[in-house]
Amino acid sequence: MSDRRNFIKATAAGALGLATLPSIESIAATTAPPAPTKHELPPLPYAYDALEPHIDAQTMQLHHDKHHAAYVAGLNKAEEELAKARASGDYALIQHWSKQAAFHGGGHYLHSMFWTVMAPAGKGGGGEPTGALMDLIVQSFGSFDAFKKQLSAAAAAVEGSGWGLVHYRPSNRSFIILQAENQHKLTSWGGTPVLGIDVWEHAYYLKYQNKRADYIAAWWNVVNWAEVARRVENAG
Ligand code: MN3
Repeated sequence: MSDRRNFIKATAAGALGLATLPSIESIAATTAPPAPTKHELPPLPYAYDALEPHIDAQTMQLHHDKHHAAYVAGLNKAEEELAKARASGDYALIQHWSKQAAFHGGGHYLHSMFWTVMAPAGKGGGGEPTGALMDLIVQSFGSFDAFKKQLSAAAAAVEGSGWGLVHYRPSNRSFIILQAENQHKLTSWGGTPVLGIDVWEHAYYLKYQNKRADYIAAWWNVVNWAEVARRVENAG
């Protein structure tokens, strides 16, 4: 063991009032996480046409199989290029690949959530939340109706392509509604998105054309509140 490691071990043991600590080698051997793998496109949790008539099958197929798949590929590519940069020490394109990682990583994360926070209308989708989730919504926004109006307004007013997002903040057990431009801009840290509506044109244009508000109104019929509640629980 190096002098430096002995020093760290002795200092940590002293600070904790412990006579001995497990060696760094034994901690590494027992707690090292598995190496990261490539990101993969998660399967849709229902059929392409399951959200009809609110969201059409063709949109779902293109959105999942083409758009989301492209974000997964883009994120893997960005991470490969960042690994190459680390290996070579050449960071000339660090700004480009960092932006790519944020854009595609945001897309992959948000779409992975988006599919699961929807369910067929009347079969897990739509209606109103119950229990602790409803209580938290009322505490954060005053009423479910006020929450619904604010999320609809935020989504409708996203400049260009983006999302209306509900973040849960474990620090004070509250929700905040935010917009995201593209997949990642205008967000804030310290919260976890637990519900989001994609308002990129590809999410609704085939069926709703320029009528984003009509798509947003229809989307409420397929919100999977049980999944939102599960995400809030895991975030806390
Ligand atoms: Mn999308």
